[in-house]
Amino acid sequence: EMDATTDYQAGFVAVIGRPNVGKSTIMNSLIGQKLSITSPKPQTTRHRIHGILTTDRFQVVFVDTPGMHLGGQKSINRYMNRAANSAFGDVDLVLFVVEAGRWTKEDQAVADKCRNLDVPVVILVNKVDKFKDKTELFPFLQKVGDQVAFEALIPISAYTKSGFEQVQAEILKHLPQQDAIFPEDYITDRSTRFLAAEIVREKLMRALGDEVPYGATVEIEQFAFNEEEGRWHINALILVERPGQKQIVIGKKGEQIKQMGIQARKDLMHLLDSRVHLELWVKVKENWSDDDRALASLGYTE
Ligand code: GDP
Ligand code: K
Ligand code: MG
Repeated sequence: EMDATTDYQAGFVAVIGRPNVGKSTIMNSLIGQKLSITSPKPQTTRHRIHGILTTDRFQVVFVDTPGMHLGGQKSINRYMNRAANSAFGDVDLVLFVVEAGRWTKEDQAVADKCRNLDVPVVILVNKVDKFKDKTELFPFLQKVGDQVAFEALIPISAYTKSGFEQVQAEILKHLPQQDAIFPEDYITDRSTRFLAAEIVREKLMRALGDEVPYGATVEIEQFAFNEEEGRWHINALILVERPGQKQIVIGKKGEQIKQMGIQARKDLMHLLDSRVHLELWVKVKENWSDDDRALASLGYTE
């Protein structure tokens, strides 16, 4: 029950913007834990995911989203845009992320959405670490500021965390006074099994060129703690759309998939705080990304 006299603050903050501006990196950095996977490729984030930061004074529920993108007519593109759009409703604040020095049609489309919102918008101009001379950025900041009515426009770097104090202060200005929404030990709305699949998919997105990632997804087939061995047994199935993609994922003499396994296992041990036995398999499932039923069975459900 809500307590009107509480000093505690809690609420939802959506992180929106076009693909690749750094939304997931920013959320991870703000909560101090890696929950949402990141890579230099657009469409790395495919699902809406909550990252929850709880202190003794406030609880912020960040809503990370796939970037809103134009084009792409497959079921999976529609799914991602729905997930991106769903973040606009019922939040207390929107963090609109753009990339320092780069304004595209897709940024414009997000700005147009922001203009029709009742929710306050804070613009984060990310990746300012790329500019040695910050004065070079002034015309860009001016231009971005002209697009949307905003509460604050903050140049930041998710890498160096410059600007982060101001971001937190700005969030607290807009967080309602109410009790915590989630128990204090919750860090996300997603299951550990979901996070495990995402970790494997991150390694795929990072390791491979453009020819595979958008046609690949990961399904966890086994996820069980083996008491005798004192370690987790995880079997992950990498699904690709064409036989040629399967070979690329596996790589010469299996070297590619072996390296992905080593990296994924490291992150999984960190996530589960335990030893992990990981097996990766690759299978062809034609057209999964444009098949609503296949998508739903692979966890692409809202
Ligand atoms: P998203 O698609 O908006 O979620 O973007 P990601 O968080 O996946 O990041 C996209 C790429 O930008 C990744 O390669 C990140 O490492 C990189 N990136 C994110 N934040 C920064 C930053 O502050 N500075 C620089 N130079 N790169 C960043
Ligand atoms: K990305
Ligand atoms: Mg992302």
